[in-house]
Parts: sequence; C-alpha cells; structure tokens
Amino acid sequence: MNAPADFAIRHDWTVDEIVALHDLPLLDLIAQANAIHRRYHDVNNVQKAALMSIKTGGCPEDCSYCPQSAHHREVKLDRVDLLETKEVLAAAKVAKDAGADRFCMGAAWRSAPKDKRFDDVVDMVRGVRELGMEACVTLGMVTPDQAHKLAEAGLTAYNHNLDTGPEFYGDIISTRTYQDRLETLKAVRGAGLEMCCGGIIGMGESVRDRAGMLQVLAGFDPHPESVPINTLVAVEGTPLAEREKVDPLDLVRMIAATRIVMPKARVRLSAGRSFLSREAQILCLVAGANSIFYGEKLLTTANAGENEDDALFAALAPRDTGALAAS
Ligand code: SAM
Ligand code: DTB
Ligand code: SF4
Repeated sequence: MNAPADFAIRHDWTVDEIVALHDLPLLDLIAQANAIHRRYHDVNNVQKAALMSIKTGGCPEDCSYCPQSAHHREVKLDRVDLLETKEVLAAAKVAKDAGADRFCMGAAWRSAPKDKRFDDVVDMVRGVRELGMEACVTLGMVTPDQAHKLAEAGLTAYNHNLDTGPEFYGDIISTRTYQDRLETLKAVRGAGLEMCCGGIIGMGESVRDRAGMLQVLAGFDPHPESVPINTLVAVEGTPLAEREKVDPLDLVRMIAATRIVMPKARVRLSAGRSFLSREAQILCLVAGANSIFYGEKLLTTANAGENEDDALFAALAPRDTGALAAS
C-alpha cells in the first residue's frame, strides 16, 4: 500500500509519542485521525456487532470492573449456565434479521472449558457461520489446540482484551497476569484467527496507561483486526462502582489515538455507548470508530436502545431532500 509516510503502519510507537498524539489540540487530533480513517476505510461502513452472554456470572477471576466476577458478592446478577445451542442460534438469527454483521458470544469463564461445553461452543460457532454472519467468541484463556478447533469451525475472531496498560493492570486484576493474556493472544494468532483486542477507559488509569495499552496493541504484527474501546460501565457492587463517568471527549481522544496507531483496525465503540448522546457517538465515528455493539443489551448491562440506534443510523444516512422539500 502506497501510504504517505505519515500514514504508514508502524509497530514501534513509543508511549511518549502516543501520549503526545492523544493530547494534541482536539481539532488537530480529530483531523489527523479522520484523514487516516478515510485513507484506509469506507467511513460509511459502520459494522454492527451483536453481543450475547452465553454463560453468565460466577466467574472465578477478580476483574474489578466486572459484574460477573464471583468475588463481587454484592452485585445483583443471576448466574446462568451455558445456554443451549439452539437458543443461541435463534438469537443470532434475530440479530441477523435486525441487520447485525457479526455475532459475538461471551462467556464468564477464566478459561475455555475442556469438556462438552467447549464442543457446544464450537457448534454455536458453526451455526452462526452457517447463518452467514461473522462469528466471534470470548471465553477467557484458550490453549493453541482450542484456538485451532474454533478456527476449524469457522470462527472469524477471538476477543480477549488487555483491558489497560501493563503498569495499571495489577490495580484492576490480580488473578491473571498480563503475560497470561499475551499467551492467549499468541494462541489466537497461531490458529490464524482474527484478533479482537482492546480495553476499558474510566477505571482510574492515567492517559499514560491508556497510551501504554495502545503501545502494546500496536506492537502486534499484524495489528489486531478489531480493537474494542469500552468505557467503564460502573456496576453497583463492583469495586469500581463509584468511579466518575468518563468525559465523552476523552473517549473521542482515545478513539482517535487508537485509529492513528492502528490505521487498518476496526475500532469498536463498545460498552458505555448508552451514556453518549447521538452527537457524541458521531464524533467518535469521525475520530475513527467504525464498529458498534448493536442490540439492547451488552453482556449483563444495557446498551444503547433500538430507537437510539435507529436515530443514529438515520442521521448517518444520506438525506432524502425530496422528502424534506415535500414536507
Ligand atoms: N471472561 C472472558 C474474559 O474476560 O476474557 C470474556 C468476557 S469479559 C466480560 C470481556 C470483556 O468485557 C472484558 O475483558 C472487559 O474488557 C469487558 N468488560 C467487562 N465488564 C465491563 C464493564 N463493566 N465495563 C466495560 N467493559 C467491561
Ligand atoms: C468487549 O470488549 N466488550 C464486550 C465484549 N468485548 C465481550 C463486553 C462489554 C461488557 C460490558 C458489561 C456487561 O454488560 O456485563
Ligand atoms: Fe470473568 Fe471475564 Fe468478568 Fe474477568 S472480565 S470476571 S474473566 S467474565
């Protein structure tokens, strides 16, 4: 690809460089990110990824942000064992009919199980692919063998997030290490699966920590094919319940920095979208996001509603000037 030097794909970003980008005057940052976005993508192509929790709650990990951790006993959440394949595939069909391009299935496991439940997930993946949708799963840690089995079933991408920068990580999770996460990502890549990997902002981390995460992500060669940027959904009963809400413009900065350092990735405006106005979401799309989670629910918390999403996509569509003139 004959990209100008400024738009080149790089894997050697320093944290200082990313912080400097992130802290540019906002309009310069957005302009730079948007130029790169337009260089590598059709900006009108915004992916709709539907999300379903296929196994909910009771997770042995202690991720401070997560309502599904068994460590956070005050959270009001019903545990649900692995769903039946037919129930999941029925939901995938509904999502497809509603216009979703990708079906993502999330399970509250520390690592993917090595029993029949794994075979069931493989069947779900096969079924989603047969419906003609992209399939993504997030099951916790996986071995190279499990990653290969998922790839054989036609899995498009595996989601496993770094969540934050390496220096802040220990403040958020103590039951598995950054290195554990990198091992799973290696298994994912080794099986030829697309890598879906990003993180969360709003957990008390600094801009440097955010840049630290982007540096690790941009260090992958090739870059992750998709990068979900979640804003913390502060759930009552979790250790991060009282965290202040992120300023939407800080999210715009994070998305723009992500777009600049990973020009080809699908940058997904993920959890936290329900707190954003339609205009703030559009600013995120201008800054380089080109994917959203679509549907009323994320895993256990509410997503932007169907009406809000209709309003968002209607605003993005070409205006029907004929109809306007007639009204
Ligand atoms: N258990 C698996 C794992 O951790 O890899 C898969 C499911 S886990 C819920 C997937 C991701 O959701 C986490 O890595 C985190 O980035 C995101 N997440 C979980 N709870 C969140 C919250 N309250 N706000 C924002 N993102 C959240
Ligand atoms: C990701 O990065 N975000 C999604 C998905 N990957 C699995 C999960 C968001 C979860 C938000 C909190 C909840 O609904 O439980
Ligand atoms: Fe478990 Fe995943 Fe939640 Fe961590 S983020 S507690 S691993 S479900």
